[in-house]
Amino acid sequence: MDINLLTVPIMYGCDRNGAQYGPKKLREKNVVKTIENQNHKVYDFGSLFIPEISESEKYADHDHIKYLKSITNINNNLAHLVYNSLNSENFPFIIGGDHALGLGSISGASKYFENLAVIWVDAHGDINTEETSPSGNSHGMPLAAALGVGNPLLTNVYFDGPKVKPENVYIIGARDLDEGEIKLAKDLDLNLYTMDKINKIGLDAVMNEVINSIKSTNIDGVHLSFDIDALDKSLVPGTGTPVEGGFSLEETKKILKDLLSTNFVKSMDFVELNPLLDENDTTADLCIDLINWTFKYLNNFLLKNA
Ligand code: 5AB
Ligand code: MN
Ligand code: MN
Ligand code: MN
Repeated sequence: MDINLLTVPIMYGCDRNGAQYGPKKLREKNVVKTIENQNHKVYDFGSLFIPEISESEKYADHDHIKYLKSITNINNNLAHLVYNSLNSENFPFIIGGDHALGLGSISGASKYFENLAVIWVDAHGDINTEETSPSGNSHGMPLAAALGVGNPLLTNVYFDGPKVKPENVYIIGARDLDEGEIKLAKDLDLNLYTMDKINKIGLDAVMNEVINSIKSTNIDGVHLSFDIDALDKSLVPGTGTPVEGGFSLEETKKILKDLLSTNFVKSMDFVELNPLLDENDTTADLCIDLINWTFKYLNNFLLKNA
């Protein structure tokens, strides 16, 4: 099928130097060829423009959320590209960069689909707000903003108001949630599959539950947001916020395979590689392996309502 590759070299959302080099590193590792070799056509839209902002302006827009206006602008631009890509009946594949970009991807997909679902595969929930965030880093906030919770500049990216309904949000692999995140997940009754829960009922059961749940509703598109820190800390030295007790490579591949062979995943983020933290490119190589795997199973793409 036709893939639109969009790369978003940001680190303003994680405030850690190096995340902006993720796309460059994966391009050097022939990410385009990797996707093409799985029999897809790649339309490479290149890199989104990211303004240069000095560290001294970190809090210029908000006293806690770092680089707020730039994050808003970047997400607004990304949203429009994702929307246009879906409108052209292509599959947007967005490589980061930090996970703040998830808000833009969801916003674009949300404008296109009537009833969007989001699957968030991550060690974290990324449902913090300006009140609950311990860091002020917006890569911990995109999913909350997409749900309509948080600072208005974030919740009103691309178009005003919520982009996804709480019952359509599935978080898989969480094991490092802040107090406020636990409360929000509970209050909104999100479909939260923590690592504890996954270990208890098994990954097979979880994937079946998620897929059956999506199939049983009138969801017409799923955006998959994949944060590489979903994998166990030992496997991803090249990411900024690694957490123990995560997925093995085999489990990660099972998750991707199960989701991508369903036909309902219509857009995807792949985020949080930081080449400056990596050890001998092990994380970058693992990313290429996972991207290869992703596009091996993204084969029978069906369009909206098909
Ligand atoms: B990631 C933390 N919850 O808000 C925060 O990597 C970490 O995109 C956020 O999942 C991690 O700062 C964001 C402590
Ligand atoms: Mn994340
Ligand atoms: Mn994470
Ligand atoms: Mn991270």
